[in-house]
Amino acid sequence: MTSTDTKTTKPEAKTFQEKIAQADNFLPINGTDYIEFYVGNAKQTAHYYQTAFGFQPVAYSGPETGVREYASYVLQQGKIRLVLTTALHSDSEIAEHVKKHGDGVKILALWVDDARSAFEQTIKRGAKPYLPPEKLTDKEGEVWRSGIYTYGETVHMFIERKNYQGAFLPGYVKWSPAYRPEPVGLLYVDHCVGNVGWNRMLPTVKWYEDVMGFVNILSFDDKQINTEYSALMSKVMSNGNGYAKFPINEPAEGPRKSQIEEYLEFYEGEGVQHIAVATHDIVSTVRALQARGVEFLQAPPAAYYEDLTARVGEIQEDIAPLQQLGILVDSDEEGYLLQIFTKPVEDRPTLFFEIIQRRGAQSFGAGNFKALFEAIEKEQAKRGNL
Ligand code: TYF
Ligand code: FE
Repeated sequence: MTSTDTKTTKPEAKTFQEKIAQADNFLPINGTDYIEFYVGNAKQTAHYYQTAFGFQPVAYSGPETGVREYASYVLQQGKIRLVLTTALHSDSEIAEHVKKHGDGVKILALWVDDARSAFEQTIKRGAKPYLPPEKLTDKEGEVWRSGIYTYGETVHMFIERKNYQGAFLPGYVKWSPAYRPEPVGLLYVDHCVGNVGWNRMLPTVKWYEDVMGFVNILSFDDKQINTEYSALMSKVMSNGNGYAKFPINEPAEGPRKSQIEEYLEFYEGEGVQHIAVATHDIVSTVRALQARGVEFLQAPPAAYYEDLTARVGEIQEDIAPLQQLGILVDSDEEGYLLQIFTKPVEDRPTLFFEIIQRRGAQSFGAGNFKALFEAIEKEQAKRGNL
């Protein structure tokens, strides 16, 4: 914890469970419902996430279903649901979003017990509305949804499913193409990270505390995260059951341009930096992703793996395949975790994915920051953005 913390958890709260137990539970969240991307070409983006990441087709909405403004493809793997949406005309909020930000995450949707109360409570606590509560129905049942803005133009949608039996939401039809590359073992969304602008960390942390009832469970300042070039601060916000975890990054002054500044410049504002997805077998998941053309950051130097056991203790995995794939390992009081990061998944250096396997540890890999940020900076240098 650092001196810049606002209302952090009480000092006696040591473990993840003790920290999140101090959250305010006026807004029960059962997990991530879906993540919606606004993209230039949803048909091709859907093909990429099917082919490269092994997501399975679920639902579709577009001209064939009577929608004139946009087309949306819904994909799923484990509990992770992606919605890929594109505009059909230039005169569209979706097209404007893509023009400004490039392809990116518009909506982090949360599965809640009560979407009307979630909206009412968060608006009362200062949220900016995106969508007032509305009821969606079809012959498969009923869903309530509402939405508020978080950082930048990003939105938290609240989704309340009343025994809904349809493919996704009313308005979508089941989508079952024959093309179905195998899943790669992705299970659920572990966390979604947002990048915010200079001096925007504290207000954003306070927003998650005051508006959402979240708690700040971890903090890293620029002294801890400072490689040769990159500097940033990071604070992890969690809800009361740990099913919604949103770390926030802010750039910090350093000798050269922070990776967070590079993001803010190319996204033209604040937004989602990475989505961490969990697996039970990171070696097989990463092998499959690599074989399908997903590009990962360069592995750290050999010394990283030579020092691994001394740093994190004995682990169940063989070190050779971890080194071959460039998988990083870190530990905390509760166990260890394995993680690896893709390169950005679009031409602008903005959104990337993290693949994570937790073996007890509930932290975020602080022991890997140096190795990770040096690998990110190598990519930054190739792009000429240092
Ligand atoms: O989510 C996290 O905190 C880790 C580490 O720019 C991290 O995945 C932090 C900042 C960053 C990239 C990764
Ligand atoms: Fe992460």
